[in-house]
Amino acid sequence: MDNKGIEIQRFIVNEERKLTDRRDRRTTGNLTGLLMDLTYASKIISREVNKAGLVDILGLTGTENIHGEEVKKLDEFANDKLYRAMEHGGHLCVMASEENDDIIPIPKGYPKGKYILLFDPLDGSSNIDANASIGTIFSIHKKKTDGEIGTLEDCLQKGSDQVAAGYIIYGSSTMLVYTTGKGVNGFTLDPSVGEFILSHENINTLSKGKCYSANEGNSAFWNEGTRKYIDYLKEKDSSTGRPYSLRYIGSLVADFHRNLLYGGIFLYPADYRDPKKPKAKLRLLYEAAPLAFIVEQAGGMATTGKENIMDIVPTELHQKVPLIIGSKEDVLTYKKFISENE
Ligand code: AHM
Ligand code: MG
Repeated sequence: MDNKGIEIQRFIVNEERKLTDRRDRRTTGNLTGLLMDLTYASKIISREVNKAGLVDILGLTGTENIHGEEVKKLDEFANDKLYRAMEHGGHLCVMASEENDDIIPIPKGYPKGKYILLFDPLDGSSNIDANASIGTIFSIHKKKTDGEIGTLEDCLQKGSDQVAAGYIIYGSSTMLVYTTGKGVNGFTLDPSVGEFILSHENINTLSKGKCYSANEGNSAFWNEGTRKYIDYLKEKDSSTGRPYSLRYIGSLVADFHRNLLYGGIFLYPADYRDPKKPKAKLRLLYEAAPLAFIVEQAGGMATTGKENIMDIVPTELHQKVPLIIGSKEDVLTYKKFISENE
């Protein structure tokens, strides 16, 4: 069947039918409704992001989130929109957001479903005022505990247990990219009809890229393996495509999306300012694991340097991990530098 140009709803329903036909029950049923609710919320967020410069919605709220960062109004708007769009659908038993300290229960009186939604409502928010691309990231798991109410334990599942993951990038156009474990597909929002249209079918990332993305201003605080790897990328050797170009927006979804389409490696390694307490920045559940699922489905790889991101069993909701993600050969070379410089 030629899918080119079909809208997301038809695509999701077709995919569900294929799964049912194959009697693969892993992601059938409510997942379609859940994804549709998500696309609705993302259209509303996209509308607000696009008019952010026109209305008085930009600026700080003056409060801090649990990571000690200033919360912007648009973050709160996106967080609230997602929650409101998802709470009543009957598909979810619990949610968790980067912007909330604790798990978010489904209110009493609403039907409960078997899925768990974890999300970063507006990633890269420090870029909002500069009109750079920002994004929403989501991860979906299936309930594993008994009973109707979702618990913290249901949220703390490893990446390889995800049933779906995706992101919405609010850039020169708005795009939704997602996987249910059967490849990665991208949809571009056509504002004239208000629908996401299949524009990037079955995305495969290059096995080796030509660019790296990292906040190199932090390099003094990286481990030796990471520093040596970046030095290696900057050396001249045309037989291995070096030197690589540096491309860093500082907005994870935007950096990840570019590398997914063009090939490349994104690195946010641990910071060893305090050698006894290395600190990571990116969150396992809302950022690293969903993007790892997508990149693996596109043929790439995601690691902390030592562990595959998809294998990490979370111990807390807001756990942070080093994230090195992108083209497979590049990530493997990085891992080699880490193991040789321990
Ligand atoms: P956020 O979730 O508060 O927006 O922070 C995450 C962002 C990522 O989008 C980006 O990759 C990273 O922080 C950039 O960090 P830095 O400014 O240290 O380079
Ligand atoms: Mg974030």
